[in-house]
Amino acid sequence: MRQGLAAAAPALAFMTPARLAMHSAQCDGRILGAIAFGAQPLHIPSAGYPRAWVDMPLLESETAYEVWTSAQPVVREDTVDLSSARDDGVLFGCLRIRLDRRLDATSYLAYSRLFDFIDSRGYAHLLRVWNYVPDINGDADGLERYQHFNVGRHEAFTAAGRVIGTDTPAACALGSRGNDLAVYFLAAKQPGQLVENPRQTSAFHYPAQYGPRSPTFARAMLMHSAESPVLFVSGTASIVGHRTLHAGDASAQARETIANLRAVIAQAQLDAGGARVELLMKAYLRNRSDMPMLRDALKLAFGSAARVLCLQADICRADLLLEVEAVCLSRTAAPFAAPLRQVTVVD
Ligand code: 3EB
Repeated sequence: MRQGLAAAAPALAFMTPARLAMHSAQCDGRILGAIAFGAQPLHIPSAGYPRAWVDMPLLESETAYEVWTSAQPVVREDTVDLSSARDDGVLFGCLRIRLDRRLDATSYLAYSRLFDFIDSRGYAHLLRVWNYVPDINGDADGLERYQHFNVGRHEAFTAAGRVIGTDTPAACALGSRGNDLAVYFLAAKQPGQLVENPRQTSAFHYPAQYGPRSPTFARAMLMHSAESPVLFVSGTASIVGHRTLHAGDASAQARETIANLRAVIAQAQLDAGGARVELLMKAYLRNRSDMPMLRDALKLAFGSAARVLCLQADICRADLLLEVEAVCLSRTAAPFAAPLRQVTVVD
């Protein structure tokens, strides 16, 4: 793909409710979507953009919004179960599906709906998906609920003609409260570039001990854009090869997670310590008491370039105590000029 043809990347910011009110006035008609995090349902007045609420406690404030904004006016489209907005290059969408059937059937339904929608609108390339799954570590028929989720997701990818390992987006999957499966996503007209982590087995190649169907996500996805590229880094945890390391030791898991974040960012040829890179992170902690430790470790590793939103959530493996995701914005196109190296991962 030629850079000159790429669409402008969407902008991301974390905001308080007061700031979102100002932002929506300033950016009227350009907001792609706003996702509220917090333990209280919000009474957001009907706004001109897609909104979702994830029932997940924040660790430092009551409510925060993750807000995606386009540089151009967006086109809105809402259906019964999917709310969306799109510009020339990207489509943001959110789905909330009631869990009134098994989780594998529910995730199959959600992803089939998602793929139908983006295919028919011409934004067939899924770049990033956020998955919030109630009781993610719970057991159902002898299988962890996360594994049920993976079965439905994998089957929906295949049914929609997606090639696992090629058409695999950056993602995260965390435990939420409440009864609904919440999924939101960014899809694009142009494909992104899949990035794997040389320290980790590709998740879509995890062995069967982690479930009958592998998780369908890439470690990161690079979106080329008109001004500067954006790297979507998937939820990243203390996993080396395919194994969890440092069970029971949150500080050691934080160090390993940071090593993984650095490795995947380096793989995309982005210098995370460089002044030209901005990082917006969400840090998920099983135990709130680990928050100061993780915040300090991220600050030490990534400095003032990083903005971190801390949330309390169950992580998708029972032995993981924390997980960190990131969006890396580069202010120049230069660091990405060289082609990415091919990676082969052996465990
Ligand atoms: C892992 O690396 C930890 O199922 O979509 C991270 C990112 C994890 C995405 C997903 C799961 C997912 O396997 C968990």
